Amino acid sequence: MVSHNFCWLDKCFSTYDKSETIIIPVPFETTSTYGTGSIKGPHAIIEASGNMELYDEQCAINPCEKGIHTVDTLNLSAKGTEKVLADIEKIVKKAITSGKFPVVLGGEHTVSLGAIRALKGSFTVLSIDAHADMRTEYNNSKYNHACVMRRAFDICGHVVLAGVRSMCEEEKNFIDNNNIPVFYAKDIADKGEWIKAIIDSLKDNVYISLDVDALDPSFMPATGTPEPGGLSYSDVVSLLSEIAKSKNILGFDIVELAPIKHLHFAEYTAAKIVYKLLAFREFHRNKNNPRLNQP
Ligand SMILES: [Mn+2]
Repeated sequence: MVSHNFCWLDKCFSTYDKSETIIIPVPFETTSTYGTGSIKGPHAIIEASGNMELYDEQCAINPCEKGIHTVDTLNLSAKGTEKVLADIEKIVKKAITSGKFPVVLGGEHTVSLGAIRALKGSFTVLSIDAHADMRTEYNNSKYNHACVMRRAFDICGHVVLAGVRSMCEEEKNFIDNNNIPVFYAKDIADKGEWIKAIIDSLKDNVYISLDVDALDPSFMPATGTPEPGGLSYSDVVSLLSEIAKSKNILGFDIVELAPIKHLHFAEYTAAKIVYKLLAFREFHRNKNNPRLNQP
């Protein structure tokens, strides 16, 4: 289905062995409860990514020079959720073992669990999302997208939620009883020290899961369960920059993009966020960069 690779790179910048970043497209969607279409998300992001400038003017580098390999889109036909998550886990594990940076393109939010299961040691899952996604189960499924961070909590025991503006009472009680740090969208909108507060809540190793509905619908209308009152593109990019500066990011996913025909700025925004993260990781790793303190 995917005819290009991420950023539409030539072979010299996109072989598996030479690439630092591994893009994993997972067009998986089975439990959507409102709008649908995230099955088309990975393809749309990859198509949009070919239209970006590959020079990052903020960091003054070309992140693609470190290599970005896009694995073949997973064949999801007739596979159950468990099998799909196992496939993702295997690909992410291989990438990490080879010292590479895995980026999963969803698909519905459930796909994050495949990547999170591949991680070892002590780490935080940072969920940037309008929703808490902390239900025990939903629609008779513990793998419903509305439960993904509850499952992540089961796996690693340390989840931080940012951009939240929608939850049920069960979720609120679970969050309170387990001291889960929540940074509400309202607190972010009120500005102040919200980025520092989030950074301080994270362990040194962090996996970042970005549900595009964390963004305000005015920036990101193309998603199944939009919520007003969300983050701006600049909020998200500034947060990612600071995390890249001070933490070790184990992996990243961007999920729940459900493209809307003729509204291609949405998938472009998603592609740009991915590429910005790659730029920040590279920039902050290079201690000799004279502009180290700028982004
Ligand atoms: Mn969400």
